[in-house]
Amino acid sequence: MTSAPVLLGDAALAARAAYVLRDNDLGTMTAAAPRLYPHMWSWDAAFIAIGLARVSPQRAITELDTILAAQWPGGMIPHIRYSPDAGGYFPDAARWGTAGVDGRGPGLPDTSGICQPPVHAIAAGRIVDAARARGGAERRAAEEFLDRAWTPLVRWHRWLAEQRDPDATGRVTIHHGWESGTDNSPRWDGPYGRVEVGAGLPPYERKDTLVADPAHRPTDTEYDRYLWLIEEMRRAGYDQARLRDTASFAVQDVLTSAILAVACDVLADLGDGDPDRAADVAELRTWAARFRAGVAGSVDPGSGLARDRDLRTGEWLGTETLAGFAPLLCGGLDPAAERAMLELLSSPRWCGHPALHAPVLPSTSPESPAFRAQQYWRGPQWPVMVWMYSWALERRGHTGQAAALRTGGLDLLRDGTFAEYYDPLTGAPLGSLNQSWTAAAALDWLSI
Ligand code: 9WN
Repeated sequence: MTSAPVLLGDAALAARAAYVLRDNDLGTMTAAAPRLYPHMWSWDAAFIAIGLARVSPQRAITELDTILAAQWPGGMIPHIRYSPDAGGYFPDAARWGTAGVDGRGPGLPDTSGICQPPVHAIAAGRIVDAARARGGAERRAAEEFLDRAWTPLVRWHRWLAEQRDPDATGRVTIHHGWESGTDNSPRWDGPYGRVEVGAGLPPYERKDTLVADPAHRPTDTEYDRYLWLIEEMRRAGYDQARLRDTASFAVQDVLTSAILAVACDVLADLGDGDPDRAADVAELRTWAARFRAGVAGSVDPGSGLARDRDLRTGEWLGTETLAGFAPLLCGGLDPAAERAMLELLSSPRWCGHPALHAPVLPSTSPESPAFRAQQYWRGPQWPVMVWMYSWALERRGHTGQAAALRTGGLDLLRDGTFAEYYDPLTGAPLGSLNQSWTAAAALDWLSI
């Protein structure tokens, strides 16, 4: 008989979360997780910095400096910055073949060749806020950081706006499910189903299934497609114009688009009032408005949810996943539509589902035929995503709903495992334990 876990109170939970981040600290970067993800991931680094800002703004700054230093000359922030001291993850740097592409000269850090959602400016804002509240040397360090991070962050957003939305639709195109951060979400089942693994896929061996339960991870068929898309990009030299025409996977991602819109808002707010930044601020405001409109314009009047769009077929993708609530991150709906979306969020289709262990957003609605309680992005609750929605709702004045997500999210974490994701029906921890961004979410929630 297994005994029930001891549930931690706030102080013990915060202390343990800080230990997790310290244990995963590799010096100037934090491993996303101790065994499964031993390198730095782009949006993980941003969320980790948000948690670190509560214990050490200086260490949070270092985290962002490290990921920004991996920025490609064209402006893209790559989805993985490899630690030279860690192995054990596949695909490794060699598989991507990114040396020399996009004008990358020798001496640059090893990286992957795709991107992830742009949470970094949001993290910069949280660091500056925390450091300004502390004052003194920490405040000065944060202002200096903002000075040096400003241009890289603007260039990153510009790259997304220009290279991934050249027709100004207000939605960012991605060429790999990994770029969405929600790898095997059923959002992508249609587009992935149309990816044909071509000739000459170099052989490979998965490493993720050696350290995590294979039943919960993406399948081998899914992995073949992931690797084939990398192969396509590598053969195209990561040339964005070529990928727009030829990549098998080209999908407008509504969640990334919403994150970009709100990240542009945050960055513009940070730059306001500085005449040297006025032109950048104006551009950021334009992008924020464009992506906000693109996200709002994707809402399906039937389901009430925002949708992705497959550019290869023109089809809207309406599977009920957490991405459907993207307008709540960035705004853009009229007040009645926003109220309706908030009601849907707490309805029995979502957070109010009677079978949920904790009343927080699952990655897929339990009412959807695509729902799988234990399979990665197909149903489990991801605390970091719950954090993102709670942060955005708080920021946008929906304090009651934000507090409900925070309380429910913390309840999920009180077993102290800091799992990557949780079974929404039982609350059982799944995937990697001691996942850095889960600990970071706890630290931020507990510092209010
Ligand atoms: C592929 C590190 C990353 C997260 C992603 C999550 C998972 C990688 C994987 O882990 O993706 O990038 O190997 O499954 O889906 O969101 O950034 O935590």
